[in-house]
Amino acid sequence: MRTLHFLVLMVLLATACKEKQKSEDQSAKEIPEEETVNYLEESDEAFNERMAWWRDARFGMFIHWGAYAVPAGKYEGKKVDGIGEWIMRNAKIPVDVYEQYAREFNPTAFNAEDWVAVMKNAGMKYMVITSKHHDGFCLWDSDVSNYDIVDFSPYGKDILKALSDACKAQGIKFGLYHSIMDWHHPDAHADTYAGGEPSENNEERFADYFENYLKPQLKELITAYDPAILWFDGEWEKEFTHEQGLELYQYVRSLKPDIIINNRVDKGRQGMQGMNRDDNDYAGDFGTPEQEILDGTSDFDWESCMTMNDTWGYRSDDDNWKSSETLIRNLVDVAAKGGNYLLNIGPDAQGNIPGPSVTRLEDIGNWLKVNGEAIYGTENPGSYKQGDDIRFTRKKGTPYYYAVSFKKPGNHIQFNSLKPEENSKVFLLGYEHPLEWKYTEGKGVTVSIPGKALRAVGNTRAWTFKIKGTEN
Ligand code: FHN
Repeated sequence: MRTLHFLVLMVLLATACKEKQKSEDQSAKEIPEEETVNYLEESDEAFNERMAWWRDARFGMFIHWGAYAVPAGKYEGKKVDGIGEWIMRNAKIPVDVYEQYAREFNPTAFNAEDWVAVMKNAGMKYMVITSKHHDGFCLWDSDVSNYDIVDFSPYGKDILKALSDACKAQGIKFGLYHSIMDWHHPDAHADTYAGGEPSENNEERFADYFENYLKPQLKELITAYDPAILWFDGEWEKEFTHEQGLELYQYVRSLKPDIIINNRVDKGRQGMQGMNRDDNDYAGDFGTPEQEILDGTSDFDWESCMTMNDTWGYRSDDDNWKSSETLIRNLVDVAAKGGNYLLNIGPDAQGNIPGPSVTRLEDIGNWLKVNGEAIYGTENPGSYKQGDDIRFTRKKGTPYYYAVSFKKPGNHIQFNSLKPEENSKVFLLGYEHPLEWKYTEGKGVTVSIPGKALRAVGNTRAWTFKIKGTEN
């Protein structure tokens, strides 16, 4: 009898548990939270909150790294014109031949902690690395492909894991560049890139690649590495549509609602100028001028990405380096116009950051250690420039203005648009004593600079004045 009671009790309990599970399953199905949120219709307040850290950061590192670092600009013993990461396309290298570079890619000198220390020391606040460039080779252990650093290359270790961990440890935001275009995947018509005949049904096949390869890879990346930014590229791929762009934006935000996504997730970008056309509602949180800086300010957030020499991916023969002065000037110009600066490195196949890049990053970092308050957390004041050699920023929500002169000043400097607060002090950053100043209606402020102030600042690349006040 006792046994019978026990059995009846067990059956009742099991039924109740099943019912509970079923009703939980049903309610889980009824409210698929991700699907109900339309991330394309975000309030201004929510958008501003999501973008806040990125806007304050101002300066980040772009990293183009992959199998193209192996040929380093040469194919069959000859130089191939163009940027290093485009060698597969430019030299029309067949997929199976190009794959040999991935087979050789063994960056034993790579050290994630050292790389992140270099960016941190340069004053960079975030990084964006190529999880996959157009050549299709992946820098993490992808589940939907074995064309990746772990399965295909002798190196066999997950580069994104090492970098995302190092970023977390050192307080740098981690971002990923991911190419929509894919010269390796057969359904992204890889065949045509090496000069072959175009295949049939490209749209259908691309849609299949989009659904069953691109999206699963993004899910892997977001789940495993928790990136703060997804930086798409290769969106001009013919088969990729505006509708797919909107879907991709929704999809990525549904996986990580506070992620920041560039405008190359969709089809709105106007070439290298990088900002969106206004003929449609394009997805994306910021514009992406490439190798150029906007002429002025913009209501749409933007980030100018740029190389230090002429290539993104490593080329052993590219020594056309921009000077540290130019790079600092660019950073200040971008910040004054309210943008971000994403400065690229192209490490070599062993995992070394090229020496000239390291030197320039050190120079920028040294400048930022003294002058960084004029860059981080600033906004463009109404008037952001005076001629070619002076730029203005203002610390967000405060009356503190910064005037940065790219030319070494003499014993006076005049800022036409600024009026210091009465009895306030004007400083030259790097010199601890206040400077004398005089305000004249219609002319702005004239600041006196004693020789000892310039000597104290020393051999800098740009001179920053801090002024509490208003604009004329
Ligand atoms: O084709 C790429 C190029 O290789 C590089 O990645 C740059 C970086 O912004 N974007 C593309 C061209 O717009």
